[in-house]
Amino acid sequence: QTRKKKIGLIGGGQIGGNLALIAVQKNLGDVVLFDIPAAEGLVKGKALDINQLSAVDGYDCRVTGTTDWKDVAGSDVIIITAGVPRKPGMSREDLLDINLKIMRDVAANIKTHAPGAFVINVANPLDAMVFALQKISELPKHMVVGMAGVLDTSRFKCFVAEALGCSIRDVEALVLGGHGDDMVPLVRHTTVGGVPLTELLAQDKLDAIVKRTREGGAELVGLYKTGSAYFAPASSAISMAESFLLDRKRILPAAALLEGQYGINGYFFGVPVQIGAGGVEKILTPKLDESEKAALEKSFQSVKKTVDSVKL
Ligand code: A3D
Repeated sequence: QTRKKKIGLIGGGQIGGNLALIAVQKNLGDVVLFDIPAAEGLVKGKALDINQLSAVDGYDCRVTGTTDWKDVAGSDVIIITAGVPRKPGMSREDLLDINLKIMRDVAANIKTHAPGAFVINVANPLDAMVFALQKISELPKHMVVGMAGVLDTSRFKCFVAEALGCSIRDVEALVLGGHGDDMVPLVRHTTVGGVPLTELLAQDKLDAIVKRTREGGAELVGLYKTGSAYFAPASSAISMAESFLLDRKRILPAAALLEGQYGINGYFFGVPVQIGAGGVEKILTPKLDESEKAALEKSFQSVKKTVDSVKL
């Protein structure tokens, strides 16, 4: 006899609402959609709307909208999207002060109400927010991750599939490093149906895909104008939650606490990790050539600069 899983979503905005919908559609568990009192109507409305959709489509999981942290207690997984998104012209780092204030509140409440949860942070600047989350909540390092790599990798895969006119399902790729403009799409490691991508596309095309991937977030901000991407980020975070809840042991790129990998110690940074019932069960470190190492170091220096400016 297994009980239904519980998924706590902190932040009921654009990504939060989509997380709730996808979690229910995948029957992952009952969802608690939490936001601040000013957004009480928003989360209660989204919960009611999704519960009514469940009747049409026959889903068994329920969504509860709340502004009370007590309702989040006992969550198996928590996904944090509480925070302000970018507007055109802003960098993710511009969000640091305002989102850090929110993270202090959220992390302290997770520590009090749901210290046993596997927590996935989505709020930006990603690598600094997940660092603050783990320090403040004092949750074990293997129970805290940041979502960025799955999204960045899926953007990269999308552009590759478009360029080749092939199914995106056959593109295997990996984007390493921080969630910023100097993230590291590993072109040399990318395959399409088992064939190296470097044999299929000319260098100028590959360079253009890398550039578009790195600026993928800004491209969406430029189109939406009032905020940032939300469908693909929601799906990406759900794939991580699902791997934990179902003990899938998928290898997914995510920001995990590094302790010596690639010479990095004490920072969250994007690497391939195995996510299963034990949380982050393994960290993988693919071998890099000199130019890839240099690119990763550049990305790390950007992350380090932001993280070192975080005052907890
Ligand atoms: P938005 O639609 O504004 O939703 C954010 C929600 O957080 C709002 O409903 C707020 O009321 C709520 N909130 C604010 N303070 C608190 C608090 N203390 N406790 C609980 N909830 C609170 O934004 P969004 O959903 O579009 O984006 C959310 C975050 O995700 C932003 O920081 C984005 O920059 C970030 N984001 C990250 C990625 C990554 O790949 C890492 C991609 C896209 C967006």
